Amino acid sequence: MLQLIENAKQHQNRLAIRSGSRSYTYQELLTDSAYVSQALLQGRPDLSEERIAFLVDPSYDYVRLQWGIWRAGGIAVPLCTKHPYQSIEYVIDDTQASTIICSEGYEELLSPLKDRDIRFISLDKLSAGEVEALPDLSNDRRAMILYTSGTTGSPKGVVSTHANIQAQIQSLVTSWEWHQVDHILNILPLHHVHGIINILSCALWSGACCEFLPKFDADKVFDIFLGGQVNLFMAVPTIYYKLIGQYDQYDEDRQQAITDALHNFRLMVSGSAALPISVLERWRSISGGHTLLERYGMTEMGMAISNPYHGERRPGHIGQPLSGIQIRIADEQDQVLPIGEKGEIQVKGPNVFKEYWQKPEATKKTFSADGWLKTGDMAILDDGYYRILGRNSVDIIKSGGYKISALEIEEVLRKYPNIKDCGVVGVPDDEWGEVVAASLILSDPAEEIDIKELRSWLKTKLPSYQVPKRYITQEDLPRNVMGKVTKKALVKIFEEAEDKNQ
Ligand code: MLC
Ligand code: AMP
Repeated sequence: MLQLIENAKQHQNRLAIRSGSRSYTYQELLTDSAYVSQALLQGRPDLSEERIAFLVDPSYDYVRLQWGIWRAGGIAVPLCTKHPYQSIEYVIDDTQASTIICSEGYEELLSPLKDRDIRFISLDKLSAGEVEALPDLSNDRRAMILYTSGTTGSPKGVVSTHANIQAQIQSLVTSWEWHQVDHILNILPLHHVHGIINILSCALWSGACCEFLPKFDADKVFDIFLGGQVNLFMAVPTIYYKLIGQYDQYDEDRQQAITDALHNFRLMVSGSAALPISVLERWRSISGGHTLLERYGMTEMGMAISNPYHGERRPGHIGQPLSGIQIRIADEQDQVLPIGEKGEIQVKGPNVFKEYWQKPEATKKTFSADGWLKTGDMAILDDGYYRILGRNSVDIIKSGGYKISALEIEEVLRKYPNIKDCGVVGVPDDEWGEVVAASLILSDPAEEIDIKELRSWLKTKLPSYQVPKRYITQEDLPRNVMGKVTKKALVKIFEEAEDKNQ
């Protein structure tokens, strides 16, 4: 029995989703998702964990598909709307998806898949029909695969069961006191936990309303805030930074109206990357006194540590373990360190994912021998609040809230004509947290590379947020750029270099 669906039955006449110019009740969502289930099942009793990939903008359609897949016993594989074909094909191949569903706008992009032995469903062809009994599902069934980049190899599919997802939702609903009268604006992509779990699923679990703005636009966000219905907001630090920039451009009257509207919010949360104290402080003044609640999470576990809903929210800190979740700080041998010493955050609890899809070795490596998830994030417990100190791998970049693997980008760059070698790093940046930067060694240094052309080529291979924004070409790189120390040297070079390419 899926508790999320059972909860919805208690709220049938309440508003579940606002999307486009329409609103949808929980009853409509229950009915429409059951139609999706039937269309997927085609008379079979259960999808038995078939992978169903879907590519639609954040919208009511996304939700009815997600619920329809779950209710039919399938594994939901949401695809990224910003990915080029190659990245999507990787996910389809890796999950061995049986079916792909997409809205009209993405049909052309996905058309090469039509030649394959895969069921291709256009969203507008999913019609209402007779609803027969849906399977009775146990919570330990696999529910969702989300792709995440690591320090080795290609992106890995993070498999979460329904029980994992429920635990992730429940700890947030309890800690942040979600209630059916809540109304949240969702401007995040729906192929990562921040948008899927923290916003969409927590709202629907609680009988609250989730409103979509499919593409982030700071001006439109403020218009919606001024409408007076939204009382909750969650975003990555880059978005708060962009909102502040937009706010600064308004005249005093609009600024005052926004401040008044924000003042009435119940809660505003930041996460997915470190929140700069300057952003927290500026937002406090813009919002008429709200201290952003910063929390910490990861695709493999949902949220794990959070500043308190009641009580002191300490700038520069991520807070304390969420209810039901155990945290320890450990050394490289997975030995627990004394309080106050710097080490890796390790996590245990029902929220922690099941496995990387068909990668038993990678799964094993990400857990300690005694079963703790090794996050790769370094932290200390500082006067009762955890504080992140960085990552233990220089090859993981966080930009705009997205986790990016330097190694994956390097692999693509090396395929470009005249690039002999390269080193990709994240360079600290006020707006993006880090920006992706590439240092190139040319096979023939006399033959220059046109960076504009290179960027256009990269955009066909990588999503835009992974395409390096800064470049230097040089005769030599700090030796052994794959190593920790020399990549740090490369970051310094970028920090000091005048950017000639922007
Ligand atoms: C885009 N651009 C970037 C960039 N991304 N520049 C530098 N660094 C980046 N990372 C540039 C583009 O090249 C383009 O410029 C311009 O910005 C607009 O591109 P866009 O794609 O339209 O950007 P935009 O929609 O404004 O995206 C910004 C954003 C987005 C902040 C809204 O990055 C976003 O939605 N981030 C959230 C990701 C997220 O949900 N993460 C959670 C992961 S879960 P040009 O010149 O090329 O036109 C997780 C666990 C947890 O982390 O704890 O939550
Ligand atoms: P992802 O794999 O995309 O889910 O990203 C998870 C990573 O985001 C974590 O391992 C952290 O490195 C980072 N992260 C999430 N929240 C925070 C935060 N509040 N402060 C710093 N880093 C964070």
